[in-house]
This record gives sequence, C-alpha cells and structure tokens, in this order.
Amino acid sequence: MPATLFHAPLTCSLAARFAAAEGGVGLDIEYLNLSTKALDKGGSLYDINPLGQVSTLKLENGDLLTETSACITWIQAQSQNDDFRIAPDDPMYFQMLRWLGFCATELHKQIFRVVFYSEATDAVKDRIRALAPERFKFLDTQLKTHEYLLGDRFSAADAYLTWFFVLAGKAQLDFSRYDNLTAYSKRTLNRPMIKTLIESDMKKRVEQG
Ligand SMILES: N[C@@H](CCC(=O)N[C@@H](CS)C(=O)NCC(=O)O)C(=O)O
Repeated sequence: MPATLFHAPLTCSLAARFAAAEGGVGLDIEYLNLSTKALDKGGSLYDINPLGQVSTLKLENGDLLTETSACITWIQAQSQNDDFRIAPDDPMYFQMLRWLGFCATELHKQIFRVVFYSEATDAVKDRIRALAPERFKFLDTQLKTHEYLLGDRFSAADAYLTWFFVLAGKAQLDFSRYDNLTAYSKRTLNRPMIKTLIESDMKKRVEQG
C-alpha cells in the first residue's frame, strides 16, 4: 500500500504532489478541507497531525512525516527515475536541501504566511511583500545559467518552487521584471503533469466552496 498524502487543494501539499508526479511515485491522496480540517473520508486532520497542517504523509509503516520539505525529500527518495532521484552522497543532494529550505523559509513561511493571514494589516502585508524582490533576484540569478534550480533537470526542489508560482498572483507578488524567473515559472507551470494537477485542484477548491 502506498503512503497517504493528506492533501488540501492548492496548498503546499500540492508541491508534494508535483514531486510525486514528476518522480513517478504513487501516493494515496486523502483530500481535506483546510479551513475545517475535515477529511473527505471522515475524521479530522487533527487526528493525524496535531498541528492541523499539510503537508502530512502517513508512510507505509505507519510513521508520520510532516514538513513539506521533508515530505518532498522522502518522495524523491522513493523515485525509480534516475533523472529525478538524487542520492544522499551526491553533492547535488545538499543543493536540493538548500533550495527546499529556501522555499520553505524564505518564500512559503516568510511571505505567504503573512500575506494570506487575514488578521495582518495591509501595512504589515506590504512590508512583507517588500522582502520579495531581493529573493526573486536571488532566484533569477540562479536561473540565469540553469534551466531548473539544480541544472538542466526538474528536481524535487523545483516542485516546491513551482507551487509558489501557483499562489504568487493571489498573494499580489509581481515577479514579471525578473526574466529568468518568469521564463522558469512558465516552463514549470506548463509541465503537463503539473498543469493537470493544478487544474484538478482548482476544480476541487471550487467544490469545497
Ligand atoms: N511547517 C509546515 C507548515 C506548512 C503550512 O504552513 N501549511 C499550510 C498550508 S500551505 C497549512 O497547513 N495551514 C493551516 C494551518 O496552519 O492551520 C511545513 O513546512 O510543511
């Protein structure tokens, strides 16, 4: 039986789904509504993860794995695709961890956490949005010589960064003046499996109301 990913449409667990799709890793998907924490099959996300957060994975042996970057790292380790999986003794493994950490802390939690927080004032949100250009420039420079974050192949790190672009518009983050980053976002968002997953989540989100 494959591992189960508890998935709320369009949230960061979508990044884990991008990694699974690109790496050819089968997962059972258990949908939930993040606002209510209700699982579609009954019960609550809190029963699985006391923090009520995604990404949450229940592994085959019953172990719980949380933290999107750890879930994505685990997923890529299961991949049989040599172009996708990176072995822990490969120097690129640490580059992968570096960019997963960057996505988790510099983009996801630092920026999205605040701009999507309904209680935050507009001034606070703008202050946080002002952190974005420096980070976009950093990414843009990396992507000047690389088609993907680690080179010429899509990796697990790209799965997390691609998800950032799914919500960047909603977060009113404009990266259009960063040419390499803009080209990268188009390249990754248009990958067929990623496009299909986004479209499916958009429909599911509408159904959830
Ligand atoms: N530390 C967790 C946090 C993930 C996170 O913030 N997930 C959001 C969705 S993108 C969430 O579950 N929010 C609901 C909540 O915090 O109650 C991780 O890195 O995966």
